[in-house]
Amino acid sequence: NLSLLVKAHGRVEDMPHCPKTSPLIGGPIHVNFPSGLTLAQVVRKNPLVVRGGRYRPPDCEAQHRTAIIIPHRNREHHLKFLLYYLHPFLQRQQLNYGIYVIHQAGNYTFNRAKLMNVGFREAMREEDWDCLFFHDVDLIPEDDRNTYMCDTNPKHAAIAMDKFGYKLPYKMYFGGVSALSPLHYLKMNGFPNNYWGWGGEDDDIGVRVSLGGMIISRPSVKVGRYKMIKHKLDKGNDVNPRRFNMLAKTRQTWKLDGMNTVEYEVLSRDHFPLYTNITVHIGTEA
Ligand code: UDH
Ligand code: NGS
Repeated sequence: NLSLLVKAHGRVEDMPHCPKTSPLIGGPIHVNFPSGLTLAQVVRKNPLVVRGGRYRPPDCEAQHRTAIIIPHRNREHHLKFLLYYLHPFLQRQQLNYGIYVIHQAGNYTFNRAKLMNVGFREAMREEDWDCLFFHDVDLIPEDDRNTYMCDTNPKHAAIAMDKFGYKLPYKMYFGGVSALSPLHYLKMNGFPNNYWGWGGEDDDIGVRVSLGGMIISRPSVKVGRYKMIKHKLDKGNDVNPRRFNMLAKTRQTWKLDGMNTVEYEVLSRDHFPLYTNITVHIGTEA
């Protein structure tokens, strides 16, 4: 345990709090996808990241504890690039952070929102995170000033994606990357568990924010920029034809379905060098 280690070296008392704004933050990041990049290289570039993809600033006490939750299946090639950019990005922000990859086991239809409910519960079991970033694996932040900390309201961070011409595609869009504190999460009963396949779950989550009595906060379009790694719709994630009917009923269903009803079975928990991998069986559409 790192904090004990730090204590053993008698440093904990002397460590000042990190400044409000990190001096290491730059501005825009130039994102490209180097061919031949390996995870071993990413490990070597991040010597201060410890088992499970955890980090604390070495010379100041972080003011924020952020968990990154990544819903995942069969996207190892995207994950490698995300880790390559995300680790240094989070370190420049002087965060105490951990990266969790929530891996859906089996070949049943994918369920992004349910995986995020699993991620919330499993991450909070490990540490008292004050902010959770729910993060698609294929989105790379392009500006350091997009700070991975929570606001007083749930934050939609991926406001300006390259594929939408660096602007919001529609006003209520809540997809890609969003950030909630545990309190926000509780207030909206987490995310829906029953959106199987592609589409609509992010809109449902956006509606839950307002049903929970909150509003959506956003960074500026200059800062909330992301590059998406191009890909086609995955096998096992077909467009969900029920999504519009379900969305029409969120007001009736949000209290009956969410973090209060999520059921799953963790098959393994691995503390890899760059991330904690949680492989989970989440069942299949009723
Ligand atoms: N994801 C996986 N594996 C899958 C499916 C989804 O890891 O098999 C995760 C991943 O984190 C991804 C996220 O879920 O970033 C969202 O899924 P997506 O990338 O398929 O959705 P997105 O809307 O792209 O980003 C869809 C491309 C074409 C959709 C066209 C429908 N009209
Ligand atoms: C909306 C979807 C969202 C999706 C967004 C962007 O139409 O889930 O498009 O999609 N809502 C419904 O289908 C109800 S994208 O252009 O990334 O493929 O996130």
